[in-house]
Amino acid sequence: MGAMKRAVWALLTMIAAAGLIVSHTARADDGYRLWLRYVPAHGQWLSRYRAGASELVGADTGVAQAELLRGLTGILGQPPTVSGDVTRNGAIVFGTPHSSALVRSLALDLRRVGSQGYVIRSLSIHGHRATVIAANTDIGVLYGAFHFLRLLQTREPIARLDITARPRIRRRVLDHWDNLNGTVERGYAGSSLWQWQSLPEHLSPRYTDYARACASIGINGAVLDNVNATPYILTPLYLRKVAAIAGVLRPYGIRVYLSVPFSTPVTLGHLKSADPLDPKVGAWWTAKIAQIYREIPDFGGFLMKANSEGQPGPEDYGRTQAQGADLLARALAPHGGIVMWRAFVYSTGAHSEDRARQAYDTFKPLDGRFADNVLVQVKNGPIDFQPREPFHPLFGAMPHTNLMLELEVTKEYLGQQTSIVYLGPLFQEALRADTWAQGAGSTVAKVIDGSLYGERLTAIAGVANIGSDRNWCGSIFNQANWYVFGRLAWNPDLSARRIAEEWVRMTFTNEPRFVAPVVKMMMGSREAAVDYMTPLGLASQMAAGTHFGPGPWVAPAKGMPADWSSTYYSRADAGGIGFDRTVSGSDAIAQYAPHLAAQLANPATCPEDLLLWFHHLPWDYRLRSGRTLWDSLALHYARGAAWVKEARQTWSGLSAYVDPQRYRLTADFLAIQEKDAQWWRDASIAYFQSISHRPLPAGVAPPPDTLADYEAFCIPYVENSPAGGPGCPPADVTVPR
Ligand code: BDP
Repeated sequence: MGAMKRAVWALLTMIAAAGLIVSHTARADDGYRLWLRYVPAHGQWLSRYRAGASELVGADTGVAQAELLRGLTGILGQPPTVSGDVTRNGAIVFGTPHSSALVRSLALDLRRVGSQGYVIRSLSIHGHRATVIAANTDIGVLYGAFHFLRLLQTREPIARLDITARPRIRRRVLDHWDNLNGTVERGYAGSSLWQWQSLPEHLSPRYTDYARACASIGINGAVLDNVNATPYILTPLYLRKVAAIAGVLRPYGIRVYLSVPFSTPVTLGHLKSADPLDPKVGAWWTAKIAQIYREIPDFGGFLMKANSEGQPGPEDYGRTQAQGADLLARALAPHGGIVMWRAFVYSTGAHSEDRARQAYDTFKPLDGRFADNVLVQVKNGPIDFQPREPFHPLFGAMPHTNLMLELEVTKEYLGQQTSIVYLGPLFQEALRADTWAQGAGSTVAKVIDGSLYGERLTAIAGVANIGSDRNWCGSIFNQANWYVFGRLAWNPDLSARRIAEEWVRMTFTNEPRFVAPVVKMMMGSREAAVDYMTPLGLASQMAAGTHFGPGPWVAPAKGMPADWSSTYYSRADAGGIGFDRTVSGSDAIAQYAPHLAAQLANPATCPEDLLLWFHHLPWDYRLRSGRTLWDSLALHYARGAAWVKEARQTWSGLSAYVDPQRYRLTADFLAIQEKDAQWWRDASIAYFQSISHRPLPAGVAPPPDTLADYEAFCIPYVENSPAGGPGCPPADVTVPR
């Protein structure tokens, strides 16, 4: 090729590349479509997919056909033909043996996929190449359709498919902490998704898109209202609204559940008591539940927060948590309903017992006392959704009880709306934690999927991060946390990294120069947040109430439980830092299986990322690196803050691959996160240095302000905060200059 030709060629290549980038970025994207964007494929992929998906053959008894049509039309840039039989290469055949004679004639072995799984197989039908998506139920077909579309979206080959899939956990539920007045407890994405006032007459199209998104990742349950519940949800007025939502979610395989207060027979039923052993109370629930099932025949059941943070419960009547659960379980059983009974129980009165011990001490003695249709719902850690906690000691400790896992998808303690913190690594850590209950390999995942103790009723819940914001989750990257929750709920063995990659490809682009750095950024983000907020096993150092921003100095306030303060957890004093949970302290370690307890009890064998959770250690204690505890602590804070700076830089180099709208939002939020991380770093170092009286290690710059400045720093009305914000005086006093 001559020089002239080469130059022209280079120019043409540049123009083509620019065209590609422009076509990626030109259209603003508000994030509404989540990971279901179905944008057109290009080049060789397009011709490959067109050849592999040109004809849709199936009976439209569910919503799979609509989704396949939508997806294929978007990805192929033109709709596939829809026909009654395979007439050409590249047909996609979908259905159940019941809904489709063609699927029936293929005699696929569907025994292994149960009622929710599916097979996807490349076959030859009437001499034509075809892909078959088959299941025993319409929902199985829908899950298979979403799987197939995911392969296309992530540019996987589709010519030789042989996939058999079924979920490992039967109930995969989102818990919405939504109030009937439209606010959302710990919600950072606008107001409630449920427009209660206009229901049941008006069904927002968002309900359908919510259902599509949930079904695409296998979520099959939604608790519509806050665990801090109100009895009004059980009035006929609201039950009709609930039924209307259930009607929209049903074709997508999503059942509706409700959170209800234990005292409802008193507040709504005007009974004198809600005592679980009072026959009138039982009769009231029986009648109410019958009424619910008349409105919603496939109603899932109740989620209950009882005797926790001031909520009423069976203990008000001297009854156990199991007796309380049994009351509801008996009334729900004839209808096929279940109870998800939360173990998040701790006393808020004056008490001396370590908060981390309380749920175990309450529930462990009740093992075997819960009915078959009850699951005890246990948070991943023993305190409360901290950036890092050890797994909850109840996992593995209740072999005769159905246990389910509760994760928090909303980032209550992890920077809330704006910070990029991908929770895949946190969820994965929780699921893979080894309880040692039956020897090595007794992971939390095996406890909750029923394989360790053979339970048949299995479940997992995630506290939703979804609201009325156009992009659903308050930020684009928060969408990844909804996504990863669903994918891990379906299969707890999937890797957080692989899921991040899928999500990035579907949400943004398959361009490797974008995918690789963004996945890396996501995978590092949770550890970075741990570093700048609560390193080495510290916990609950956030500002009181709002849980946003640093508040390590927050000491027990009058009239408040001690464990709602930060100093209760850090226990920092001249002698050192950390919570002694060994036998010389609260002995919470004894709640773990003996092999593990022995490992945790010795600071030399305790995982260092949980060191201060279990031990109170001198500031000069040497870590495995040879550094002192104080130096390491300071270095962690600095490392976390530095990570955010780098992440911001990474993102700033990627604008060519993202539409301007989502690029800008993320860039702005990273700028906020950089400030927040620095604030965490500076305030924490300033506070702990005022106690340790040690110099900062080389490379860690001193905080620019004084501790008093950090303590006084005030952000009034942090997002969704009930009153004031970190450091702010209550709104009804004179605001200081
Ligand atoms: C805590 C939240 C609080 C919830 C509580 C719960 O701060 O708003 O009500 O958990 O799970 O994380 O019930």
